Amino acid sequence: MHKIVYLSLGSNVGDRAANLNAAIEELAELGTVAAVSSFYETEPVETSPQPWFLNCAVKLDTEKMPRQLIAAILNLEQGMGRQRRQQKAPRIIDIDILLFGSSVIELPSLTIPHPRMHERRFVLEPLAEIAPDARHPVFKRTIRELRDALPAGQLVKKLVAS
Ligand code: PH2
Ligand code: MG
Repeated sequence: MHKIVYLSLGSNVGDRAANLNAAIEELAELGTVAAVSSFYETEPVETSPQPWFLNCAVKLDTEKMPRQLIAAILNLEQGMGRQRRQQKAPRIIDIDILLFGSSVIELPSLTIPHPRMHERRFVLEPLAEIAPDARHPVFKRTIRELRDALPAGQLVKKLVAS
């Protein structure tokens, strides 16, 4: 049974675009990468002062089950050299599962939809580019509606393809 999964990718250490591209290439081993948003330069949210992020959203068509997918993602992050010493420290790569089909999942180590996605412009702006009409299964709002309802603030700038 294949499922459509939406992911948020972020990097704010090293060559951020190369890090996102490397992660996207590795995600292709976990399913079919069906869409990738533009890359967005984004102001750090809820963190200590740290460099701006590059964020994007990815649509993955996968046969994996949620727990298998999160395990594979953690493995991918580690393989790219991510260290988890401190929460919300600057990172080479961070990959979050936003939506998993229309599933609602609450496990100790995994909550889907991502519990803060609806309040984050760095998530919703890229996601609205590739999935404006996808529906949040808890709030029953589309991604476009959630994005349009965000309060002002949280700077995000779409990078023009070079
Ligand atoms: N990730 C966080 C916390 N804050 N801010 C931006 N702009 N982009 C992120 O990817 C990000 C963040 C926790 O994972
Ligand atoms: Mg994150």
